[in-house]
Amino acid sequence: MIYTVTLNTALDRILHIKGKIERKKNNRVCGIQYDIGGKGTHVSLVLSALKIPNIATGFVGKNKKDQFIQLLERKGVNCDFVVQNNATVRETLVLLDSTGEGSLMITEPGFQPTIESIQRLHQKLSQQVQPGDWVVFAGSPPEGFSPDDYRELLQCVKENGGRLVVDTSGPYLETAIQLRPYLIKPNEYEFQQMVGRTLSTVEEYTGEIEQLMAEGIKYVIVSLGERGSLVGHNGEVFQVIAPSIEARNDTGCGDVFVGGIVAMLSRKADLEEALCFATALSASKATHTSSSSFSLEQTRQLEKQVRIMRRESVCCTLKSVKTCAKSQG
Ligand code: TA6
Repeated sequence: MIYTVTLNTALDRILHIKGKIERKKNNRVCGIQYDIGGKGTHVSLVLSALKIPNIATGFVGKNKKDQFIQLLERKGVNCDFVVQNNATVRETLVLLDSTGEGSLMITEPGFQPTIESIQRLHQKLSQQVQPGDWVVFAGSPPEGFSPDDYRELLQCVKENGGRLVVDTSGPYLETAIQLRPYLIKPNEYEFQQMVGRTLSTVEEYTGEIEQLMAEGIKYVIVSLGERGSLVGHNGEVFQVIAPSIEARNDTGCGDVFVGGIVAMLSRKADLEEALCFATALSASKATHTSSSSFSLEQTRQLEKQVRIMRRESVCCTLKSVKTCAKSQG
């Protein structure tokens, strides 16, 4: 079974703005969309779209729970959240204007989980996670949820023999690293923050990725937005070049990428196949204005444009360039 854990669930309100967004101006809304937010939930949406069994869990506020759960269940996601009374699902504002220069995201902090809610989630994972299950922790934990609280949940998964996938940032990512997760997927900014220095060349990233692999993390993935990703596995580092597309909303691309990787690896695909699919899926998401939509048909077409290069750590030249010629079955 695959579990996705979203500790700070969100409802995204996507505002389409007429013209270019400017300060000190009345920026007029010409359209509104609602979608799922929170990151782990996006992974579940990908898995369910591929008919891969999964359970979406984490914390959800009683207020707006129905709207939140409906959005997930309408797309076939099996939900098992800890519902907290006197709490409201936070809202994320995603502003899109006509420039196509990317979204502006404004996120509320979200409610603070009570000790009782944390214990209920811990109990859920402790009782349900079996050896070999995948457990994806994606998104930033809410205020008041400490790195120690985070560690306890991750430790519980490891003790049950679960495969830990972590997509988070700051002290939570540093906490996760100490537990040798199976797969991490920070973006370039989160990765640089974690290693504590600015990385400006692929060679510099490669060195840090190799270090983390040597410390026991099976998959070290650094997402680079529309430029693709750098991926370390089994001592090798790959540079993945994403297909060029006309992006309409970059929100959720990284989360959909994680969903694609987990979907493929959990079905025993080889890494390059998984990277081709996940990168194309993420590119497809970018062409949609919502936070979580993508097209599997468009993904199959985009896969053919994904390029994967294996980098040699010593001279860091491009040793093999592979395009994903075969489309995803
Ligand atoms: O990555 C996209 C997204 O999940 C949005 O849907 C929005 O909800 C935001 O990120 C939440 O990010 P956070 O790091 O606060 O969990």
